[in-house]
Amino acid sequence: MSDTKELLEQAISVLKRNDRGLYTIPAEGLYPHQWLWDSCFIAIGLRYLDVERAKIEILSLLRAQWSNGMIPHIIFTPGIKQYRSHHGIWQSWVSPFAPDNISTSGITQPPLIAEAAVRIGEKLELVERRSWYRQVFPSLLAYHQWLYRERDPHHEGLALLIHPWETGLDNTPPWMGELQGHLMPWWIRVLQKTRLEAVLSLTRRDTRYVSARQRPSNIEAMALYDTQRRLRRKAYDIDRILDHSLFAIEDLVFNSVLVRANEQLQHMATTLREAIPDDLLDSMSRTLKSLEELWDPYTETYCSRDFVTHRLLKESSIATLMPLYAGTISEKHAKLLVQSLENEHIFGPAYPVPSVPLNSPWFDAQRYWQGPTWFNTNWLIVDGLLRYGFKDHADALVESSLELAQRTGFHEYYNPVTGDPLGAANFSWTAATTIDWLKR
Ligand code: 9WN
Repeated sequence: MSDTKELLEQAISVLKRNDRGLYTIPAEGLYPHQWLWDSCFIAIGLRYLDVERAKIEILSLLRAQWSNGMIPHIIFTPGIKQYRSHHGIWQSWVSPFAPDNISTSGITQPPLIAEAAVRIGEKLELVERRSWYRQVFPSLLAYHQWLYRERDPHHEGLALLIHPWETGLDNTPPWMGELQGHLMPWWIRVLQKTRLEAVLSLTRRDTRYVSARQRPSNIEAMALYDTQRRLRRKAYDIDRILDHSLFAIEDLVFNSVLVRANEQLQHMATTLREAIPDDLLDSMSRTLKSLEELWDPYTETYCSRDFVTHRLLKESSIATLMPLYAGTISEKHAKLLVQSLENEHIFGPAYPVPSVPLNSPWFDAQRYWQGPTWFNTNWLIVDGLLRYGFKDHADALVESSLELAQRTGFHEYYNPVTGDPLGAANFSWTAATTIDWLKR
């Protein structure tokens, strides 16, 4: 692939290949359903190609909204081989709030939908934009209200998450550290101690598509599924879950995305001359202040926080950079974050930005969210850098990302040191963010 025109065409063909009519799957084989934040990134790319199709991508997410307002992180595609097992693992019907005619997961993912809706709106004339916002605003309002009602029970301004999958960064170190500390069931510990965990690989489906070396370890995968089963047993009822579990985290990526999503929701309301209810406005403004409580002055990084103990989770990860995207932190903190991006021993290897800094004991250049570079997090960081006036840094990050795609195509993630491709091939959000960068 020699020039940008060709790169753009290749990216478009990845989205076409993964298009299932009403939505786009992340990748064939490994990810055959619709995922929440994937569809948001996809819609942000699609809006340049076919704005009506971009709208459909978002409306497809809303068709699965639960009656309590939650938007689930996976909406299952019926009729395919993997449908039965996924549908059986989640059993969304155990919750009275789940929709009747569609099968979904029982948790959410970073709330990027308001952002995607507004980005689509940017491509429309005012009259059409207003009618687009009118179409989605009530559902998004209900979603944000659900987020604060169910996930901010102490009115702290920060949403709590109950499963690592909700962060979108599944096996990220701060969450894996907590899982190992609190929630690892005895039988997984026994397998770990006796080094018999290899038997677990027999139960895994993901490693049929991608090398086990690049996926979460067997122990991590089992812990993720075990945590999911606990949620299902409580019918995804937040009161029952919080009554029994010490595992709830105010996640930094999720809350940084929430800050921005609130801003976009407010923008939609203003365009529509609609009022946002006072209690939601109060919660939204609390979030702005509370994000600053996640700053750790000793390490000069932002961290996620344990909901129960309020302890900051100090295992470092790419999450620390996400408040740039939130756009509400001080110039001083933004500069410190940018310094860590410039440092080749932290977040600045040849192909940034690694999902875990190079100086962390967790860093593994090939393992999923424990080192590799991902395009979606780069997209959020580029956006944040531009907001704080670091245009050269943003341009350099776009350039190194595009070089990765140019060299080997649109993969799920890449080795940040060598640039080698990892994970699934023909990955939709890698293509969609490329389109956004090329078309701007
Ligand atoms: C579980 C689809 C999703 C992404 C997540 C990524 C991965 C799923 C998985 O794939 O998670 O939700 O099977 O591991 O971590 O960010 O949305 O691309």
